[in-house]
Amino acid sequence: MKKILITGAGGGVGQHLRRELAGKYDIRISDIAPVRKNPGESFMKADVASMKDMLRITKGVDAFVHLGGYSVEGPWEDILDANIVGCYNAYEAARRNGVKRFLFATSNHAVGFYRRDEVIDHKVYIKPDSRYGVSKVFGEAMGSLYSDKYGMEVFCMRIGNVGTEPIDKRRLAIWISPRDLAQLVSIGIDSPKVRFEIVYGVSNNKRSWYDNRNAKRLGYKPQDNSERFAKAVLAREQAGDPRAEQFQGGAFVKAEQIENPTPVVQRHARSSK
Ligand code: 15L
Repeated sequence: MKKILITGAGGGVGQHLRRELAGKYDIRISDIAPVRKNPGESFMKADVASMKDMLRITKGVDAFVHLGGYSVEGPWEDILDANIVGCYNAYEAARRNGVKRFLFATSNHAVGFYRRDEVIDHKVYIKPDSRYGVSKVFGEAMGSLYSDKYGMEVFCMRIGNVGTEPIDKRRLAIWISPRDLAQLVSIGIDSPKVRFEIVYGVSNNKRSWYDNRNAKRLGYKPQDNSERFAKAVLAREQAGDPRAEQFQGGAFVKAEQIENPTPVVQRHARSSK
């Protein structure tokens, strides 16, 4: 059984993923604050901003699923600490400890300034919609460098929004169910074809604005489609900001506050900060 490390394991995405992957891998979880373990998991507390911590937790793992970091728009100092320094530490610690496979949770916000009437693939030029989006682009660039320079196999998932159901109109396009996310992550861990890849972490949504052929090439066959929730979601949708409505990134294109611009409260890695 492969040993995998999941950082940011206590966050919303981490919790869904760990439940879905239980029994499939030997899972080491990590977060900045203590996390309740599922059966079979081991826990190591670590701050992504500390190289010492990252060197300690990346020892002896086959694959590293890096979810840890600041997960929404925020002040530059926090983004710098968690997502720039933290992301560098994650890749570099993995390299020094010989971790072959690195899965990076990037985000739709790396390309959030594309318009909603555009279909984009994994090769489009980056268009981050926030400092947070810029930090995700940094993580993708680190992956490209570590793949080309050191032969690390890197799988960057531009995740939409993970949940048991889509929560608003924008999320009808970018929603990913927990089981589809788990399938994508398993491909990232196990596919022999992975070199440096960018894929979209979305279900098979009818309203998707992504051409996800790179994920399909690697074997991704999403089982869920947000359309079955569309009627209910649209019935409760309120008129949004006209500028935000134009762009794929939604409220992130104009967010200048530190709160999560998503309407639901989600717990994220480093949320204990
Ligand atoms: C993200 O990247 C965030 O981590 C998550 O909290 C959501 O806001 C999501 O994007 C989204 O766009 O819905």
